[in-house]
Amino acid sequence: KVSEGSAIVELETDAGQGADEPVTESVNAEAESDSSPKAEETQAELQPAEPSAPAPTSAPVSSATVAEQTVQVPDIGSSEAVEIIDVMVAAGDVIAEGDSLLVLETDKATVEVPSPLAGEVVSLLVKIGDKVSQGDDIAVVKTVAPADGSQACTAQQSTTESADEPQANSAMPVASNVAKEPENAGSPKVEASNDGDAASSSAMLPGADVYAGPAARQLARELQLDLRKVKGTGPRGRILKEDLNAYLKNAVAKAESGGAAAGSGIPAVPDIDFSQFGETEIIPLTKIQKVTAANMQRSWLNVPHVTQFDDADITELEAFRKSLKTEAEKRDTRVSPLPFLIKACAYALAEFPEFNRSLSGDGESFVQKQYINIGMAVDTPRGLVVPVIRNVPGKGIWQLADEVNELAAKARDGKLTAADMQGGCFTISSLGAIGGQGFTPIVNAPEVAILGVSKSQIKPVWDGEQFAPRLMLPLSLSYDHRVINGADCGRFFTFLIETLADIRRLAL
Ligand code: CAO
Repeated sequence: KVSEGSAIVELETDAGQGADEPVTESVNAEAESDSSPKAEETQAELQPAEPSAPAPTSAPVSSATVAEQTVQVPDIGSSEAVEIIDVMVAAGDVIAEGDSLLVLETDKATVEVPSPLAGEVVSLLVKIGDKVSQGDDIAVVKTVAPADGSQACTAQQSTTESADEPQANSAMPVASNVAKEPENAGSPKVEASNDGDAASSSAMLPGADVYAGPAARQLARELQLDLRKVKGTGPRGRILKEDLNAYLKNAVAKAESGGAAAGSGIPAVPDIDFSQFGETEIIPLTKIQKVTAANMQRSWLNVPHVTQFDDADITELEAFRKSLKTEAEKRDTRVSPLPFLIKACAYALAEFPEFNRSLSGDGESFVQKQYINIGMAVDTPRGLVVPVIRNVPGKGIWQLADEVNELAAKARDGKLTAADMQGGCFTISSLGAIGGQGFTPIVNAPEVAILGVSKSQIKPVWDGEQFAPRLMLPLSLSYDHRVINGADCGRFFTFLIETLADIRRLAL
């Protein structure tokens, strides 16, 4: 199904190229009876190429003709003269059919006037500020076309028809003989409108309400880009082909890094030039930061997050941990609260296997893992990484403490391998050594839950008879609500907190 303005066929012509090449110059010389030796020589060479003789394939020049045509203002939908606000070509420019010549501003819209011809601009007959109306001369264009090609016939015809019918717009005969882009050479393009009438003439064309040239419009159609999203860097904000390329490059980069919600339909955050407000510096993201950004965005957009908060009483745990200090020194290690948290989480995962699942890609099934590996977020100068401690239930606190220290050191030295960061079932993100009362960690998908650990504090806790000072550890548990229900989370969280409050349970 087609309607007005639908593209029907694309034709590749060589008429425009001919005008660029030296051969054009020679032919022009012949037509203008130039007496230069070069022209005479060329003319002499052309003599055998009589119309009846077959055109030599090696000398296309012999089959070319030249015509100068005056391009006029086509029907712009206004009976009154309108002002020229931009002239986009100059004498000597080689233009392709459909290239914009002028921009006119009516009281309703901005109108671009495309060239109906390919060729060289011999002279411009207007300037910015002039007022023109339909039929006024814009420019003289020298066209070159091979006599044996349809293009030549078209050019000749259009010249003849223009001469015979002064009222006929020079744009129209050419437009009627040459296949065109829907919105270009045959009729002017309405760029912007405050008025329903003018808008309706461009309503069929995506991006018709932006200021862009025909080449950019064609490229936008080919790439299926919405011109309204592209920032023009040409004169008066005109969108150039380069702008489309830059837009595309940027979009691809964003999609690859996950920086934009590419394809999600979510509007991108506006790209603001902050230098207009003060001095700025561009700092490229590290590889880790790019990967983290992509992962975070992917998880945030895919996973319906819920975060539950609670405090664990770690008074006894801390007392026990501190009691290990001398022994830890002998073993040349140090034990922070983290190995205990890792061990307790593994214990809870074994008790509540729904936290040790992933959703299959098609959303049709759960993948239940029979192993328990736990990732720990590590802050490094290059960005956040999550090495994984494997087979946690099979390891004691000393071994877990060693692995935490080794993996953290490897992470900070940038020595983690890809394998070190794979296979996690659940992640712990501890900001306890840094501070804060609570935060909402983002699930490290396709895992389904993550534990956020904040800084422990002595708090007054009611023991049934009085307030007692207890060391309370703020925890936040974020989970994927597609896989875990609130009640599941409540049970898991309560079990974890009870375990941390009395770590003798880990031996049960
Ligand atoms: N409350 C109070 N103190 C805590 C604590 C907590 N929750 N957790 C750790 N500490 C203490 C430790 O006990 C240690 O003190 P001592 O030497 O007196 O025992 C001190 O803080 C430093 O601990 P640490 O940071 O060296 O060790 P860790 O095992 O707790 O943490 C690691 C290791 C790698 C997780 C941590 O260094 C790190 O990188 N954390 C940042 C993680 C992160 O960025 N998460 C955010 C991800 S989302 O953006």
